[in-house]
Amino acid sequence: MKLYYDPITVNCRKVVAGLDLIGASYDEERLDYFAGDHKQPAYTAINPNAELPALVDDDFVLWESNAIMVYASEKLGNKTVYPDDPKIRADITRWLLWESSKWFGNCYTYLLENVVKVMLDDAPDEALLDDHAPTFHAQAQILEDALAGREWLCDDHATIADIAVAAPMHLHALQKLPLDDYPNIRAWMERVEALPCWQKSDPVPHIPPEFLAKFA
Ligand SMILES: N[C@@H](CCC(=O)N[C@@H](CS)C(=O)NCC(=O)O)C(=O)O
Repeated sequence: MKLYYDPITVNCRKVVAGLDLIGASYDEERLDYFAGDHKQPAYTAINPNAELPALVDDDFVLWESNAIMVYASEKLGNKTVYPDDPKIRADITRWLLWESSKWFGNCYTYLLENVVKVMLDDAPDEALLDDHAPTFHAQAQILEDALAGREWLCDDHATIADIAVAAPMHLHALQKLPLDDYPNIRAWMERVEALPCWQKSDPVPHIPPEFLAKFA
């Protein structure tokens, strides 16, 4: 399998951490997101969405980060991080879909305003963030309630659902995600952040120093 990715992006970090949790090995093709490599024909021939990441396994081309984690889990037969109990698997599917359809875009607003814009010497749009806050809080409360009384989202240990849902929050301090009212999310995120796969996929060492300096 070959993974096309840039380790600094949310969905690439998700897949790098996820493949590690799954125990999948793969070849790497690094692209430069900020240079726009993902918009070049050589890559859009693989992923016509011009989005990272993508996985190629012989003649099988797969894009969508959550699909990549499901495929790798199935291929390796890892039933710990992707259990085959129907209810747990459906619960994982639910959170993968929720992350992709709601949570990613929700948290991405903070990433764009408070991280990407700052890196590019632009100012966060505080009015936009204020307008967006009710959407964030409505969805964060759903995650907060789901984590009540449990350590992990879908099982008694980390599954690919935890990696998927944590990924959009991966730079939560820099993103300035308003997490004060969500103790369950904060405690769960600390557990995710203690996972070796999460620590090894830290995007910060891959961020150019001139961008990081903007947050000093
Ligand atoms: N649903 C897709 C989303 C992929 C996505 O949006 N990737 C971002 C990086 S995290 C990207 O490449 N965006 C293209 C761009 O910003 O031009 C997935 O989960 O793979």
